[in-house]
Amino acid sequence: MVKTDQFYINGEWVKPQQAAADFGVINPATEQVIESLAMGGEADANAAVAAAKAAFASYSQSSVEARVALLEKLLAAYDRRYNEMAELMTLEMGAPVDYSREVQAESGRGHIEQAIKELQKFKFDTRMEDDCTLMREPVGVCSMITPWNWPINQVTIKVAPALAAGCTMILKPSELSPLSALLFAEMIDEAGYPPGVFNLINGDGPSVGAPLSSHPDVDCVSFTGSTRAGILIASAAAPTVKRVSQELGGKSPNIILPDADLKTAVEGGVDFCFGNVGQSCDAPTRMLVQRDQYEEAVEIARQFALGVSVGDPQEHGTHMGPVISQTQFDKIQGMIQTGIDEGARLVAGGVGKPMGFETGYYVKPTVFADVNNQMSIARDEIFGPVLVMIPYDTVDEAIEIANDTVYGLAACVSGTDKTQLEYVIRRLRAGSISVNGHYQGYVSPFGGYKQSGNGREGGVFGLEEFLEAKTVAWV
Ligand code: TXE
Repeated sequence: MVKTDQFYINGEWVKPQQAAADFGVINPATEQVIESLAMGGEADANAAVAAAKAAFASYSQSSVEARVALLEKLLAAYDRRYNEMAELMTLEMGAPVDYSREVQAESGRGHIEQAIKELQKFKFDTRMEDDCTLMREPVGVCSMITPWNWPINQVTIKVAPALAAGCTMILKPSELSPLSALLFAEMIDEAGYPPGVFNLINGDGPSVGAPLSSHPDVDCVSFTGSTRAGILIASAAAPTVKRVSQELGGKSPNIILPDADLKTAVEGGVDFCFGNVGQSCDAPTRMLVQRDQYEEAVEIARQFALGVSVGDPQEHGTHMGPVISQTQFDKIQGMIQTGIDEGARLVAGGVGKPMGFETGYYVKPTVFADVNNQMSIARDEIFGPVLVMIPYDTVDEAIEIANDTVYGLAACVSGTDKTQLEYVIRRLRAGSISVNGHYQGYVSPFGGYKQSGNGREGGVFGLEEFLEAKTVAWV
């Protein structure tokens, strides 16, 4: 098991400096505390920042070859302990074992591998048209604050490109899912990174996340989580004018055009919406169907939802595990009740746990029909397996409904006619559009328009988030 009573600072495992009460890490399938997590405070944050600052001078000047070699060692360490990583995520956030291994753990690996590829081909120095030299340099000391829904994916999508760029960093993973991050710190240690390049401390948002956001020696904060916390982090960072990149919430639309293969599009849309028990920021939670096809689509979605099995995450096979916590369970139940109270038609699922699941934070796969876009269930991020289906009359109305949200992270569109697909794609205000399916990869940028955040992660865009631009004019 990982060292839940210690932090990784300056290349060593150390006890917290401040005696905050431990946090019980809960297995959401059993509701049992599985580990007692030491929680830090401002003194620990300061120690980690000091270590990262001291390490920056040397690591920022290291050669590309040296950074590639270290990332390759990190990837090898990841591969050696890949199964452990998957098992820890099943324990801490309830991802079914197969999903944990094939999707969650794989995504962590993918970002490290991609960072190596980007680093090998990136041009750090470029001659400009005016004979100036453009130098791309590491932004500095970075704070990284991550959530629990894709625990290792969200860690590596930040840490790997930052290491590639030559930055040093402090990671504060979610207190709900710290085990995979602690294992990752062991991998960093195995890879042989110089002390202080990567530091990890645990704690909650106000005690550790806030000082990591406001610290004057931190040059950049990279955050993934709720829009609520994102606003607090940006406010805390503002007085020191540091770079802040944020990947926040979503309420992604899924427009099914009249010439789409209805069954394939609806089933694929429900499946994507329920993936990771709906705990993905890009989940297409609002399905938009043309009125003539609406009832048929609702029936397809209903049948699909009824066929989704809920199950123990320790068991093999395709099924949905629990959501992360009692808090999230209660929030989702409250939203389902709100949907009913606001007059939406419940066609599958509903309030309460699925039959046979008294223990564990299990939620019924839920579908609402007759939803209008002003209802709370169409506006607020639910972060559970809840799909809302909205009818539209014209394609322009569908686009208007799709864009009528404060979010803009992702969208889906299905159809056959390329011209019409392109018409829709060009008008959707979202950072990623999946056409006739669901794209997931490591190369293209991921991030949001509007209140879904700013900045982009993934591939070369993720690397550039951690780089400054320096102009050198030889006059
Ligand atoms: O997130 P928080 P929560 C959304 C989703 C979910 C809701 C609440 O809608 O229902 O957020 O989840 C740290 N300063 N997403 O409450 O609080 C916190 O310790 C600095 C979408 O769990 O945002 C953790 O490490 N840090 C999302 C991280 O922020 C602070 C993924 C995320 O926790 C802080 C997760 C503060 N003041 C939830 N307050 C996505 N975009 O994928 C909290 N934190």
